[in-house]
Amino acid sequence: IIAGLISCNTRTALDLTKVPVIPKPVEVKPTLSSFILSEATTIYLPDASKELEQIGSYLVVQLDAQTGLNLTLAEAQAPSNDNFIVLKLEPETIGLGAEGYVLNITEDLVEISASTPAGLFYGVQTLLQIVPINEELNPKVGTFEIATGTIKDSPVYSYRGAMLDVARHFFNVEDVKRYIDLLAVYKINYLHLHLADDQGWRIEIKSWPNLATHGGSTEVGGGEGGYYTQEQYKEIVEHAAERFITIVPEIDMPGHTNAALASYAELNCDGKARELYTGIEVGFSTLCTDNEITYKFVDDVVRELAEMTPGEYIHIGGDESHVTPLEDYIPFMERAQDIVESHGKKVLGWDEIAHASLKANAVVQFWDKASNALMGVQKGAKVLISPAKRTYLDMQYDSLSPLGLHWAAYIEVDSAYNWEPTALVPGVGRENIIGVESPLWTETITNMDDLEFMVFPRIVGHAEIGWTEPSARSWADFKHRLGSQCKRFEMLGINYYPSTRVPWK
Ligand code: TNX
Repeated sequence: IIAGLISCNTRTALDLTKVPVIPKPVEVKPTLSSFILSEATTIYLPDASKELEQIGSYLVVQLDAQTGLNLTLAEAQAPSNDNFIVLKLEPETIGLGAEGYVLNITEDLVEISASTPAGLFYGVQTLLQIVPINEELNPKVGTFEIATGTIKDSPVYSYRGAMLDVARHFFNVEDVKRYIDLLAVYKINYLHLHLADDQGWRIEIKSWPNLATHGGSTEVGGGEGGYYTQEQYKEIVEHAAERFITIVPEIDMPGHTNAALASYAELNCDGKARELYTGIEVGFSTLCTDNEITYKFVDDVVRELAEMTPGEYIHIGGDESHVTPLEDYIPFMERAQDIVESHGKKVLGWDEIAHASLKANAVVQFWDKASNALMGVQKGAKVLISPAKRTYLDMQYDSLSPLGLHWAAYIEVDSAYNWEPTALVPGVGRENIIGVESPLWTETITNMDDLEFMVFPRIVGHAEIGWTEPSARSWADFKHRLGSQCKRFEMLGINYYPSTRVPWK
């Protein structure tokens, strides 16, 4: 009783609506008290399973990094009058869709419930944004008060993605894992890997080994390049899956294929292998579309990729095939789609694929031409929204940015945030759109520091566009929540761009 009185007296009336969470949750109801997180707090997993245990240990590790507290994970049912966090699967009663969650914080407990493990994981991310970061507190503390109340939350779009071009410059397994870790913080759930382009082939294909060993041996600027063995690739897929991120592999075709054309002479119409390429021009290469071996190649590559891909999509590129005549491009793209379907996967392709007939469940990735996106919808496809002017993370912030290109636009942080996917293409609305993806092309990006500088903070805005209803979003409000993320960026060691348009705190 005495202990109870003491803790009651020390509680602050904290307002949950004032806590800067990104993406902004659907509903936040404050109850104006606090839960006290300390070494005495236990995390309970009443429905123990491998996935739940992974989420529980993830929470333990992140809370430790953030607060210095080392909490215990218990698989039993929680006792009723104690200080604890509980993660509960409630398949029947939640009603917030496959990725929704409820986070209920009282003076005695923190309860996260969801109908799927993914929902629990998002609830955990929200909780981590509510818990203070110890390094920033002076003096450092051993107990942390967090605001009480209830958050009910679910995303607008089921596809909230990032793309990394590992072809122009190679990023190794550790780099990709770190990128995955950072994306997970903002509830991004797809990472599209651009695995092959003119400058490099980055995935081992056992039936065509030279693709990786020769085609992967350089990169833009002539560096040593690299590739993922199939074992390494599976490691990336697994690491992502533990963070509820699906990897989407892309092999760009029939253009953007110089690395393949350099690796196998028989893929060229003239039977002569091309030289490896380390520049940054686009649109000069093409597979030989009327040669049968080309389709054997595509089939082998897609089969091996599909075998390593638990996710539903294989991306077949299709952009900027400037030296493939349209009358060759169209039948090629139709056969490539057949091949993807024959291996049990759905087709994703850049917006140019809308020139071909499209499979019923194909997805067109709108990056450039609104007319292509609309044509895709008219042919029954769905659209993934990646307009270069808003989402291309390789665009410079302004003319002074030390890295990046600017052919599409300069994209300051407010411009990256201040737009709405359903307002881009008349005739392409919510029902046609699966979500939003932010590509990072790497012609000018060579290492993780540069990657992080281009990605952060713009992708944090994109994450909110993919999750939160447009009626709940505004730059005036977002910029303050974003400004509060700098402590988190610093804790995570992110080399972010400190835009002067954001009120960093
Ligand atoms: C266009 S976006 C490309 C890429 C380049 C990028 C550079 C797209 C589908 N194709 O090949 O890397 O511009 O910003």
